[in-house]
Amino acid sequence: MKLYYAPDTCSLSPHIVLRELAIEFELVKVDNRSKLTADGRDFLTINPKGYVAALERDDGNILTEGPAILQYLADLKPERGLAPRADSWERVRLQEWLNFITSEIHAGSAPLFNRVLPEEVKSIFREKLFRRFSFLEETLSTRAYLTGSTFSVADAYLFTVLGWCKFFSIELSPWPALLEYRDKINARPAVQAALRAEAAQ
Ligand SMILES: N[C@@H](CCC(=O)N[C@@H](CS)C(=O)NCC(=O)O)C(=O)O
Repeated sequence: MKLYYAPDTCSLSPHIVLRELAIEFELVKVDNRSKLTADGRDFLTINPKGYVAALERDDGNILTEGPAILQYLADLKPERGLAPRADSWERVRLQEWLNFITSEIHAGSAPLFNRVLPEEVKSIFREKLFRRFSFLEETLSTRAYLTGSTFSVADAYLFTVLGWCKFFSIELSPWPALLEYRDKINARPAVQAALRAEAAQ
């Protein structure tokens, strides 16, 4: 299995999950500007959409879109409990979280990376993001992880996108439960190993 990734991006979440599940994999770095892989291939031939993450199975099949990759990986080792069973109501709840993270937090943060967007426009997106953080704060004040008492793939994803706050000079201190949650996930050995591996390449 190969994971195509770029440092400081959403591909950190499947990277964390691969390590949480102790699945053997190869990391292939992608230059998001040149669209070249570290081994010199045109990334557009791997994912024509031109973005990470992309997961290549040993049979050559390539899967893209973070929420799909995360669920595919979790289902490879259901006994590790990173996603509820595929035919359960709890799984629907997980999908609800993954969709919230991808559309509201991940996509909601994207305008803040934009170098040409005026500050007044960015502040509209920042305020919207803060409303989502307040919703997360309420949830995480009553439970340890998004889906309940155990870590799931949704937590790997939320941790990843919360990590972008440092690029926007957003402090999480107004949302103490969210801050504590981020620090708790940051301390997981698989998370530390993924961060170290990305920094080393
Ligand atoms: N819908 C995709 C979005 C992936 C995405 O936004 N990837 C970003 C990094 S976080 C990227 O590689 N952007 C480069 C580009 O679009 O050129 C998913 O959820 O996986």
